[in-house]
Amino acid sequence: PKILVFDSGLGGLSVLREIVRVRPEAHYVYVADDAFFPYGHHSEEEIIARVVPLVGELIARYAPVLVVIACNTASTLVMSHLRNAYSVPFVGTVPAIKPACASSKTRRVSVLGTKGTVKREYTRRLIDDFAQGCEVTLVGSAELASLAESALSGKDVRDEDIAAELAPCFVGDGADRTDTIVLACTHYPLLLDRLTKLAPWPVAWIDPAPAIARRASELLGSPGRQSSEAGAEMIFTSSRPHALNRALMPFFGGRVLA
Ligand code: DGN
Repeated sequence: PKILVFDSGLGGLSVLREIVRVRPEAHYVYVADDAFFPYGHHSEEEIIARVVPLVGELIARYAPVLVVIACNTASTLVMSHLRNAYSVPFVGTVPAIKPACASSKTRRVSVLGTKGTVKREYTRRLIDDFAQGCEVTLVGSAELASLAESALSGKDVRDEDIAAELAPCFVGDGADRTDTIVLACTHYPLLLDRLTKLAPWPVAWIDPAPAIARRASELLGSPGRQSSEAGAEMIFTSSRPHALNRALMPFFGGRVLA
């Protein structure tokens, strides 16, 4: 089976690597809409007008059995539009507020996402429905997704720049301080080592990728035979230096096909 995994850039690789771990027999087409990156800087209307027809073209071209929108900035807006327009099953990526609030001991949780994701009505509703008495701080980062892209492409990214984006997530002190942070942009798990190192105190980081992979696997049904094309194929909507593929190899155990 062919599975389409879509993001504005490389962040969706944090989701792809989990799905590949659970379902290694499948053939993945990973599409980075880098010509429109970062989605966090576009209006809601622009994102809907961009993503819905583009995903439609990709469905027509690749005939996937499942589409994973591995981007919070898009998923918090376009899932219902996509489901209305196309009959293939979709899995989205939205802020993991429910599990974060269920597990926080200090009842203080921060949601770190793009500026778009944190101001969405959808995110507000997740908080209303699932905060379970926790105080939830929304932190919209303008730069962290771009910093993750730079780091992944082998560029030097300064600790101070990452720390500055992270700082507003750490609220309170003593027994009341933030103990759980939702990684509400798929780019951020790619920086997890550095986020952990730069955090002013230890917290639990909630990455939705394992839950998304489980959901995708359920929708796929029981594993079939290993496809001869098993692995991942990378496609960019604008040309990128192919050297980038080298940086991405570890995500697929070295199997990048294109
Ligand atoms: N990776 C995307 C997300 O999860 O929201 C957004 C990155 C971006 O386009 N800024």
